[in-house]
Amino acid sequence: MAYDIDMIKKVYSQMADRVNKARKVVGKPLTLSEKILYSHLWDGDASKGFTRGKDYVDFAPDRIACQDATAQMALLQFMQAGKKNVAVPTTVHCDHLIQAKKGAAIDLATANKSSHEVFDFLESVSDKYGIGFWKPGAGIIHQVVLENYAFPGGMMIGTDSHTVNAGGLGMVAIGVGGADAVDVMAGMAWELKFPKLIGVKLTGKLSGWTAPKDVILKVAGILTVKGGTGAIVEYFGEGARSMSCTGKGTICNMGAEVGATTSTFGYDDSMERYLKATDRADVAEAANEIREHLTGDDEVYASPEKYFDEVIEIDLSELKPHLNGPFTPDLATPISEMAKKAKENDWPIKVDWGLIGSCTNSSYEDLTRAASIAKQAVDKKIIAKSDLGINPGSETIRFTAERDGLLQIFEDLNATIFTNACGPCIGQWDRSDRKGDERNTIVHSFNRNFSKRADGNPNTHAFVGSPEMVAAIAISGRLDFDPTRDKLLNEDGVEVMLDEPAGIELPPKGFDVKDPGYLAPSKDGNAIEIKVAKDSERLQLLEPFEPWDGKNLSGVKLLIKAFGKCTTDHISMAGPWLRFRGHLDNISNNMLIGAINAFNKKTNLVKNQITGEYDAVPAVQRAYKAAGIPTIVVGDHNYGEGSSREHAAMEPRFLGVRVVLVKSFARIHETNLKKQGMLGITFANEKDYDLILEDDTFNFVDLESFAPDKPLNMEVVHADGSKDLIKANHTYNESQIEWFKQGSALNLIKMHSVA
Ligand code: MIC
Ligand code: SF4
Repeated sequence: MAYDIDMIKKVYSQMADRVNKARKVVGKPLTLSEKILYSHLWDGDASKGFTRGKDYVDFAPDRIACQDATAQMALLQFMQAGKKNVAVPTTVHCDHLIQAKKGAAIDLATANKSSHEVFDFLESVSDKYGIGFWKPGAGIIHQVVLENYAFPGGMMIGTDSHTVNAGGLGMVAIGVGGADAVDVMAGMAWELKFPKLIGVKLTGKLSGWTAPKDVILKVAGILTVKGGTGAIVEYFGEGARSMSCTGKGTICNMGAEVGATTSTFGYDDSMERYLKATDRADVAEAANEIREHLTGDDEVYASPEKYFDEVIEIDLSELKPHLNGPFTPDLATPISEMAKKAKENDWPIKVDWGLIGSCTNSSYEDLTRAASIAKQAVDKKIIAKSDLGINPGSETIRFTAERDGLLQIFEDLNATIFTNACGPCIGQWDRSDRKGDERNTIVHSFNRNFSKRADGNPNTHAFVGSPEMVAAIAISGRLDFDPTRDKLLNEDGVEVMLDEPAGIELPPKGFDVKDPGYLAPSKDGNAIEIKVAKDSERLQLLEPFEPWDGKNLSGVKLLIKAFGKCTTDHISMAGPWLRFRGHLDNISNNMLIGAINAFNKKTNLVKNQITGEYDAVPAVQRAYKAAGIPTIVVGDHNYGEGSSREHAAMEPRFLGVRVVLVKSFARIHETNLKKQGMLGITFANEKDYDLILEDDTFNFVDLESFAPDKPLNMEVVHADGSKDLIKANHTYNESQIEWFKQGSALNLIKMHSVA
């Protein structure tokens, strides 16, 4: 039986009525995304149609998921909100804080020791406030959610950008910062700008070496890392129906890499099969009763160009396997062209590691497809040339894969089976084969491949591919290996080829598990006391941020003008810093240390305008803070791309940065800045970015009359006394301006809780 089945039944009992009313007010057939959005309005039934990309709308999500690295800050904030219990079903998943080194058994025991303070904190807060808790080793948040909580037609938010994975089971599931989750946990509405809609029509059928991963690698190549910003990507067509539910999850998961708000698929037989296989026949039955409302209207899919803002068509029968990278997930190269492109770009050809796993590709089907390649290598006497590491997605998948002999196949190829956790995907990888910053190549089935992400080395060239392609390339040890064409030399000196992969969608003997790793919360957790040691270096209770004094900000010094890509990994690095995610002061020591200073092209070296000397970014910012000088960060396009981590907004806020002025923002980061009481604004004229010099001081002219849809003007004073007047746009609405005024959104919730 499914968790929270009563909640799901309630959603379904209202769905038909709400969808029909929405269709009436919108006045035309509806996409699936619209059906889910309009049936989750905070105000209940739809009374008017919304303008996509413009109207801010209040929603009522059905559930929330948090992972350990973001839950700490989310729950520290929730503890301040003055509530007894979370208002909607919520879960916490321990998956980010487990390092991959020797293999699951040793690594998990090490993590349980080294991070016990954080795990204990999360467990007791969950217990107190009625939150379901998934222990370390239970699995990666998004696989566990897909297996247990996701349901067609539902709406979920999660404090992780890959929450969108649940679109594989027909949800609208959206990644948010912790402060957004706190709103919903506290029983309030969740606000989102009504998204635009991109339709992706899938025709044909996948075959041979081409996998669901290649669909999203291709889409990423088309849309680029910001092409999906502000939009929901809805997939449909015979090709969509022919794919497994977990394959759909893979596609939705990596929608985060094109900046999409989320991605989704209509309810179909593959989802029904998956629900039944994961012990949720009750959800499948309930969904079957309202099947027509859990997918887009026929008219929409028949003439998509009339109903979507943009339509992309992909013929799966023609689609070729891809590898994307290095350093960005949208640099798509068909395998057949890799040899040429790698040579042209001087990418290291030798592959050191193949890594299979992460929330995007760690399903049972993924493991079977990769194992079908690994088994051939063993049978055909080929020794794998690269190291191979596997992170199963959940304990249920691991247990079942072990029972069915899949793990043994990988082990026969000398692979290391790491914990059911994020591991190398988030830099939780003690890579023993290379130290320092040597140039090298790895291939993985993860979703992100930003510089330094997996192992901290800026010269590790990471390429993203399907699990079976990763297995094949790891076996060959070469980036330019094309398994559809190239032969390999085996131990007997005979040339052999790898046959096409073969996968099994769902385990024929069913899933099985001994201990899934779940702890239900106490019925009444009121008496539970949460202890945070004063001298803890991992956890720190939060102090409210100061409200705005209502005056124009002036004398604002430039802290850094960031050059080029500045993702949340550059603003608040993960890996070794994950250990400080519950301690704002300590984690602030990583603020912007990965951003490239536009003036010297170096990382973590900026000019302190007080002394004229160069120092690390956090050190310089702490000096400004001590001197009571406000500062500004300037950036390029898609600033804050990647993670949902609100630390990237809280650290600057905590250290006294007041403004972030960029060419454009990634959605979650922009909201995170607003929530924490920062001023996140964009150049009205992009070229003004070039006017900003190293010794600049900014004076706002009209912040005192800060209002929706009204640009802000500022004077930029250069070192030689000359001035430029520049204009900035913003997207703050009335209530968001209130967050800025009060110092943060949380300050506002607290005011209401006390009242
Ligand atoms: C990621 O993949 O970057 C993470 C780590 O899962 C983040 C969340 C975090 O920073 O904790 C995400 O994607 O939101
Ligand atoms: Fe974990 Fe990687 Fe997925 Fe983020 S992308 S949730 S780090 S597995």
